[in-house]
Amino acid sequence: MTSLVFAAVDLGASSGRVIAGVVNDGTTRLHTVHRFRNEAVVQGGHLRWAFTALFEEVLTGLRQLASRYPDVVSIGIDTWGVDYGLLDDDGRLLAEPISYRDARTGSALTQLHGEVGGPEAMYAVNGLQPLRFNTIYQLCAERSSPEYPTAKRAVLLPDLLVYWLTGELGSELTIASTTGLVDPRTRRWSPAARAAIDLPDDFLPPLRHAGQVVGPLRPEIVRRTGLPSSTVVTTVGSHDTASAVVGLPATAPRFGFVSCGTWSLAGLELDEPVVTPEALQAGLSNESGVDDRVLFLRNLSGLWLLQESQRTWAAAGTPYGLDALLAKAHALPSGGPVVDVDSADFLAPGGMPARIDAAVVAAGYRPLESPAAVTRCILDSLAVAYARSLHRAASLAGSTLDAIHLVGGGSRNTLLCQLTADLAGVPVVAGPVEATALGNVLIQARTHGAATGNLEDVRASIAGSAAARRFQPA
Ligand code: ADP
Ligand code: LRH
Repeated sequence: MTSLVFAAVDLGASSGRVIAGVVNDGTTRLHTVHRFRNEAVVQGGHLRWAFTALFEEVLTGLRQLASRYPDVVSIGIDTWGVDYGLLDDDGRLLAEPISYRDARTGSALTQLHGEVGGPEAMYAVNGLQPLRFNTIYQLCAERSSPEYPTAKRAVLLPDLLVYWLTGELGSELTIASTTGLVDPRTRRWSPAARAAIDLPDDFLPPLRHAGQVVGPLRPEIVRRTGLPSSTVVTTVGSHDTASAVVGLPATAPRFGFVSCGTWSLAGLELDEPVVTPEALQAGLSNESGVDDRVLFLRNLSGLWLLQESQRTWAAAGTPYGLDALLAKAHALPSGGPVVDVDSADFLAPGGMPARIDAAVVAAGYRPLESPAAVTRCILDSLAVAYARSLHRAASLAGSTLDAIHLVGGGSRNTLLCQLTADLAGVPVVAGPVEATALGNVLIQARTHGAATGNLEDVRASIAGSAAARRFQPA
């Protein structure tokens, strides 16, 4: 059988990549053709993504891909959740999208909860962990922005890239489910959530599902990338977490997952949402996965804590490489201080080690003495949070855990994997690092006839070939 080539565009909060997925007789191989840094920057008084520049990087990657693979069947796009761009009547982007880490939503959550009758009422509508940067709170704050009066649509970031590539507007369900504006039971835009923020009817484009052919590339994109005019864009789990869950090499029926990059998303895949007061209490979201699965997960501050600490040390003139830091952290004794990785105190960029130290001291421990101690504290705290969240999610879903699949850049961190296995008392299967791109490619492959079956079949096709390491609990 001949190989089919699919392009996965995967934008994470710390880096983006364009990856070729070569599918041949049921085997999928990934080749990264372009990787670029990503970081939110202050511009016009807000922390924004340089999204127009990121799109240029995507085009650069597609150009490189086209030069290596003459026939690219399709492109799939996924990005981080919740953020959006505002378009005017002519479809022009009004400003670079504001990052979820911007301070503008400071009071929007409390204000909106006050208006709708509390967090319980909001959760009953959208089943989402009330994080102040959920799109619904961002749009609430947006109402007083200078762009809002001329804005006609809010387009989620992967959908914006699809729009720029094809000219077609829509909202893929998995990314839409991070907004707080989707009802997890009906999997449609929630009229109640829209009414809560007085959102005009057509402000959010119509929903579409993963596995739909959106259409061909605009002629200008064909010209600029050198891709064949037959290449189409296909919707995938355009929320990176949803694609990562597709790309788990899972064979056990009751598995938990941790999608571990800048954020850590720890949870389970279910058939039906769990929208109960206990789930709200546990901080668990019901996001949409591919094929109408429910991702019952907790959104935890992930390796952002370490990335930002490294950035702070480097800015102070003492950079520490990741390998050296992790080796020193590994050598420290267990049982050290842990902090609440979910604290809103860690959301904004800047001065992270001092903020972690302050949290440690506030919790009654001695101050952290070295970058290695800060690193160890971050990893211990993350592992505690993973173990707790996964067991809580399993108990609320009436299930148990046979294995935990830890994927994303964090799956390279052996200390974190072992600590998670030890604290959860469940084996951890680590990898693939690029589970998100793999899930992205697999849904394209299935849409174009190069793979078949449900998600279990799709995962079985990668379980044998994916590079995964197993960590047994101590
Ligand atoms: P995102 O998609 O959110 O940008 P990634 O999935 O690329 O994030 O994960 C980035 C994180 O992976 C880094 O912050 C880093 O802590 C971790 N990581 C990357 N490479 C390694 C490595 N060789 N060893 C340990 N951790 C790593
Ligand atoms: C992880 C992620 C996560 C959250 C966050 C904003 O990259 O998509 O699921 O939504 O970004």
